[in-house]
Amino acid sequence: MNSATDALTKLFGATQRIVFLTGAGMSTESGIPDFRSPTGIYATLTSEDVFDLDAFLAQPERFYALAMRLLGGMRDAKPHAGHLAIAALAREFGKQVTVVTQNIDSLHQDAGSPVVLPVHGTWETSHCLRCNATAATRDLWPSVEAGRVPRHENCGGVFKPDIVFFGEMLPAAVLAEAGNALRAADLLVVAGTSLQVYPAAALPGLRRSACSLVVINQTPTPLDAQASLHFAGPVGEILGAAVAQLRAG
Ligand code: CNA
Repeated sequence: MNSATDALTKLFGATQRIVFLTGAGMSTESGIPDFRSPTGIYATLTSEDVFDLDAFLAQPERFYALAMRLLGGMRDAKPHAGHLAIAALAREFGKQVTVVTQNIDSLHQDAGSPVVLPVHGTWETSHCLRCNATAATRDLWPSVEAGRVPRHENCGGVFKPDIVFFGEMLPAAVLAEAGNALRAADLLVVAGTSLQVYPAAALPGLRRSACSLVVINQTPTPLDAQASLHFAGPVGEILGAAVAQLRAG
């Protein structure tokens, strides 16, 4: 085990209120591409504007043809060692863990983390833009796979997944809870996010000066210089190794 992993294990052992701020890089080891890596969605499949609210309202068929094909990969994705390690810190080691995630894939919830705040919403449910009816996004899949925009059977309105698009407000209550957790934290671990998307990227600024900061991200982030520990490697392996070491005592 290297000394940085030892130091992370010690931090996990020594702190009680731990916040993880995670992004799309948290899920690449589960097979879901991120946005901004060289193999990410923007480089390979589409551009940023497909997740823009006005673009969706004008051309929902474009979103469903491109982006939903990709998000469909989330249906079968499973949590990896990193998601499980975060859940274990709460469930096995009794830490007060809050996961603030920009991800819409529910892998933290699937791994068993008890407190997950999805600041960018979830892809699990969708809403009709005309009558506000809710649907499980899975149930809309046959339409999408048949090349149709999913519509409500009664009113004909277009369904939109409950993910926060560029141009939409973040859910205020979830964001407030995330802020409270950040202000109380002893340790903040920022993992798998380029920190390019606001207001989520501003959340680390709410931490106390006494809060330790760890960054785990394969490419540089604006917070690297402030971190007491910085890993430029795969988050699943790093968190999995640190928690395994904590378990081994
Ligand atoms: P991003 O801008 O694509 O950044 C991801 C970061 O993760 C990059 O800096 C990568 O270098 C890094 N990275 C990739 N794989 C790993 C790894 N295995 N270990 C460590 N670091 C890694 O994504 P952000 O989350 O910062 O951007 C916010 C957007 C992306 C949010 O609105 C998300 O909803 C959206 N998104 C979510 C998912 C998902 O739910 N899984 C997938 C794609 C995009």
